[in-house]
Amino acid sequence: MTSKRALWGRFVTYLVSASKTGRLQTCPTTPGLPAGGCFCCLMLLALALTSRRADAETTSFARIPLGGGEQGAEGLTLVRLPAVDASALPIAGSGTQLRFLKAGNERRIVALEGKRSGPITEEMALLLQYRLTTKQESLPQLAVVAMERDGGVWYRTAEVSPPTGRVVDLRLPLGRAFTRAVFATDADESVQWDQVDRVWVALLIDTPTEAVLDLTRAIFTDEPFRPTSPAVVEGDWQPAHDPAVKDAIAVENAGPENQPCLVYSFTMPGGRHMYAIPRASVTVEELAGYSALRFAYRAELPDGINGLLVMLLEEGGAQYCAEPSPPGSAEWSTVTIPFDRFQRGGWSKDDNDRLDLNEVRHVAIGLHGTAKPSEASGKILIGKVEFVP
Ligand SMILES: [Ca+2]
Ligand SMILES: [Ca+2]
Repeated sequence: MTSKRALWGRFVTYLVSASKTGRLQTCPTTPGLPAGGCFCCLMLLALALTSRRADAETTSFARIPLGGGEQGAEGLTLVRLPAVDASALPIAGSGTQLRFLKAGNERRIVALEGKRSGPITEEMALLLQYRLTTKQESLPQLAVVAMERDGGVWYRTAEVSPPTGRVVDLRLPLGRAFTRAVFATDADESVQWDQVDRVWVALLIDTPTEAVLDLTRAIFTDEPFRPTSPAVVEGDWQPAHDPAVKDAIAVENAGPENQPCLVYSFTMPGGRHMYAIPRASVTVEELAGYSALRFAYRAELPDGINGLLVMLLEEGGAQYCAEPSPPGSAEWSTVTIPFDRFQRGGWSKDDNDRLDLNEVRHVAIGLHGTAKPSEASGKILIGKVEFVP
């Protein structure tokens, strides 16, 4: 009888051979026979099943419906609020229809309410699918309102983009941008999702409006965001520099193909360390779903400054710098910097000592270092700045 040790030996040899050839053709315990139901083959089967189960575990995500039905949009109830004539009707097998007429010019709200049916966390997002149909040019805003047990009320809004009458899929992350309602009565400083027991999908209406909202999905999920297109940084650029630096920021049609670009000019004393780093707000949500920062630039840098200082800045102020830094370039050049090339600046502190992409609030592109000329000057032109999937 073959000893266990010998069997394991053959099994390991078999795995090595299989890994080299990429095939599992013959039985390791009975050489010459095709792979079958022996011990080793069962082991392989168990390994395969285990890894498949692990795969399944990593790809199954929470789905917490707000209402009934598979898409969580059935059976939502109309919230009775003043000055809006509204009704809610079931859409057979798929959701809830909200019809409303609002005559006055003051801001009003109309809402469908669902009850939380499972644990919701700030790492989740609410997936909505809707169709708003109206003849009005001025469109209402969509709002999600979270009602807490302790009197907390939090909301965030989203634009309804024209044309109306088309089905829109909308993903609203829960971890950012919820605003406290003025009539909230709790003491918390941010939304506490474990206290939320009711959620409204609402419309904020500012003008006289008659419209129909078909809501066909309302699901909370922790499935990560997977963007399919780049997100452009559209924030205003603001200077940040050593007091001894003189600089100017302008937008000129000097980009590739005469596109608008940012023109940052500076002069600084040489011989000592200086910094000059314009920064723009990052409003992109769920940045962790992207993989890199990409931007087009031209840069004339003074002698002694070997590259650009490119940084991602967390909300708490921690500064992460691209390493190595992109070099100066007399021609337009596009650089793509994967997020794993950003390292914490030695001068910067971070409690958890890691770049939290969803906490990034600014991107900065500038320079630092010691210029050689006593009066150093230069210019950085920045074209499109975007985060790429
Ligand atoms: Ca609360
Ligand atoms: Ca951090």
